Amino acid sequence: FVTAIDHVGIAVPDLDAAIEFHRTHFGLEVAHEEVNEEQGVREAMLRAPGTAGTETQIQLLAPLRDDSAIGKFLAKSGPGLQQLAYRVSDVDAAAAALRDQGLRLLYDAAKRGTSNSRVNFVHPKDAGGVLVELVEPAKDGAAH
Ligand code: V0V
Repeated sequence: FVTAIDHVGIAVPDLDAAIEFHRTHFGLEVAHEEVNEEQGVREAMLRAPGTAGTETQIQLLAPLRDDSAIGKFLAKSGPGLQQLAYRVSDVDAAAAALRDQGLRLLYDAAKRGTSNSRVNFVHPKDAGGVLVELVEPAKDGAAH
C-alpha cells in the first residue's frame, strides 16, 4: 500500500536557520511552510529545484513548545533525522492492516498533517527504531 517515499523529517532547533543551511549548501528550495499547532511544530517542506510534483521532500521540523514531540526529541537526541514518511492512498486502511500485523499505531484515528494530509505513525519500537509516518495526501492535491 506504499505508493511513494513522501518525505524524510529532520528535527531542527531553528527553522529559518535550517532552511538557509539547506539552501546554501544543497540548493534546496522551499515548497511549503506551515504551523501545525496540534503537532507543536513549525515546519517547511524542501525539494530539489525542478522536481515539483515528483519529488521526495525533506521536512524540517522545529518545535513550538518544549513538551512537543520535536521538543522532546531535540532534548533527548539533538538535531537530526526524526522520521521517515511513506505515502499511502488510504491511511485508515494502511493503519488497520499494520495493526492486524501486530504493529502499534500511535493514533486511534488519523490526524491532520502537512497541507491537510491525513497522517498516522508506527511506533519506532515496532519499526526497527524508525518513526514511520503514513501520509494520505489531501484529495485536491494540496499536499504537494
Ligand atoms: C522517540 N524514540 C524514537 C523517536 N522518538 N526513536 C526513533 N525515532 C524517533 N523519532 C524512542 C525513544 O528514544 C525511546 O527509546 C522510545 O522511542 C520511546 O520514547 P518515549 O520517551 O516513550 O516517547 P517520546 O515521548 O519520546 O515520544 C516518542 C513518540 C512521539 C514517537 C511517541 O515522538 C510521537 O508521538 N511522535 C508522533 C508525532 C510527531 O512526531 N510529530 C512531529 C512531527 P528508548 O530510550 O526507550 O530506547 S509532525 C509531522 O510529521 C507532520 C505534521 C506531517 O508530516 O504531516
